[in-house]
Amino acid sequence: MTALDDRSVQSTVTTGPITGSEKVYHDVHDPDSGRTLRVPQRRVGLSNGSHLDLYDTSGPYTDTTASIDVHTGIPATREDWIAGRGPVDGASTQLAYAKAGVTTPEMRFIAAREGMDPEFVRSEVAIGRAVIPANRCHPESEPMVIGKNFLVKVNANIGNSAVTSSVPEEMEKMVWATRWGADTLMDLSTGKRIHETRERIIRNSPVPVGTVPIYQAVEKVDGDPAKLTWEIYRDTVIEQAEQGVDYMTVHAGVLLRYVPLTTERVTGIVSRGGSIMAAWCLAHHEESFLYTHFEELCEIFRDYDITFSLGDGLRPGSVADANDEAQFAELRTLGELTHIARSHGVQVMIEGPGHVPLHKIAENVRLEEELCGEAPFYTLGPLATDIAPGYDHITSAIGAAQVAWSGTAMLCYVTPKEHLGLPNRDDVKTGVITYKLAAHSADLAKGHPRAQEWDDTLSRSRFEFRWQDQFHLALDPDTAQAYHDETLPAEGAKTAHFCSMCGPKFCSMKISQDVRKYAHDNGLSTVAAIDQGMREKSAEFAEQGNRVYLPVAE
Ligand code: IRN
Ligand code: FE2
Repeated sequence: MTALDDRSVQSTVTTGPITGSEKVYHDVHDPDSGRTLRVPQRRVGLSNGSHLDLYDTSGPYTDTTASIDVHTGIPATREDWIAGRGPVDGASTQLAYAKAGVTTPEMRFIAAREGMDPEFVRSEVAIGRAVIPANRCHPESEPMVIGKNFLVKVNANIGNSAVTSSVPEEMEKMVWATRWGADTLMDLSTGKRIHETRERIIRNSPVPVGTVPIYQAVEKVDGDPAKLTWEIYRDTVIEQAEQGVDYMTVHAGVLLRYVPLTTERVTGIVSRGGSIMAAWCLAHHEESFLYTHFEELCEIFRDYDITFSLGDGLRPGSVADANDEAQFAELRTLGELTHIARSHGVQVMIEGPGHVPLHKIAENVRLEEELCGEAPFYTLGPLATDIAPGYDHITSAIGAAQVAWSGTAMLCYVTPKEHLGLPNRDDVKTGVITYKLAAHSADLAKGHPRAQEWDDTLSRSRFEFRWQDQFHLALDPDTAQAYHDETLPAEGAKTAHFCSMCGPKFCSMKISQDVRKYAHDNGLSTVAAIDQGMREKSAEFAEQGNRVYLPVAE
């Protein structure tokens, strides 16, 4: 661990509960080890005396009883789970355990978080349809699962660049992203202090952390891809593995013969990692070392239980290039590599596009599942159109909702700064919230048992004008309340039966409630009440001579 004497780090980290929520823990008994697992939840207390417990990714930062020292890191909860077990079939990975019929504490923890049966978690991991990114050197992370039969997850990219940002800023982005619901983080730092930034993030992150090791490897050779070697890359992977990186993007499907397929594209190769590997292949006129050394990489990944995130180095960077031969040729190679990795007991997910118009999205998921043995799909958006720089969190969330509904397991967020600059703290929050919307919309459509309950609880509070409950149940309570209070700040407005959108006379919810009251007072069902009300009105209309325009009374 690297000692950093940057005291400002501590003070920049946000702590405290989300407005209207408290952190609670559900104790889950693990019959195999006899341990009690403490599963965190965000509990929203409601004014009618009930509460709703929600999935919670925020770690100790929202726990008022936790003492946090970012210099030593958050508690290493998984440490003795890891120490207490050995390999099965030569591997100590979640995949190897699952295949051998072992239900790990991680699987039980996940089952409690998701409201699923532990045996179901195990069986999904065993067939590779779900992954649990959990490096044995990252005992601080709270176990989570990525798979199409679980809640759709959201990844937030953070990390500095050569031009901007510092360790404290990246730390705060980490805390901020997980506070608003990021399920995993990727540290994409390329600037100075890459190692230190990553160390600080991993020791303090309650969620799995991913990286793209080729970025740091290329820094080591002064930014010149042609100077890269397998050995430099391998050593970088080991350096990051030792720090506890849980999953790594590896662009091993960018083969020499695929590079010419991109020459006619509107936007060529847009993946950073993909372009580095394409440049290397062309400079050496050799097959990619990621491909030729893939089995050695598998052995390293197996030893730490790092999950492959097989990169989409040839993903489309414009809607014009979506679903072309370059993209799908690479996907076929990723399918081949998936089977190799699994044979080493290593978990795999597959990265996907990019920029794809709505009508071409479903095909991406179908092909990925077919070619890659149903490995979890992890997509970047996709952006459904290219015309809105400045709003690409939205153009991409439109695609993300669709791709998630079709079966994508994790969505890589896009912030409003996409294509324009490095996101700041506010952009990170906007990106995460926007992606939670896409993910949750898919959860609802897919019928996840916990998803509908959240909507129904919020809808009831809205209908009953329990404004505080409505704010507190929101993904972002602070913004909901601030918007409401902009026009009706008075305390009395928090119980008022209207808001400033329609005013007191035209509130549809108020009118609906009046209809119900009329029905109740007249001993009618709501339908019958509307019917009776209609008949009364139509009799009045007939009495007045069936005229739409009545003469002005004299
Ligand atoms: C996700 C799906 N497709 C790409 N991603 C993410 O993009 C990936 O996880 C990583 O965060 C980033 C890698 O970008 P390049 O190097 O492919 O541009
Ligand atoms: Fe793009």
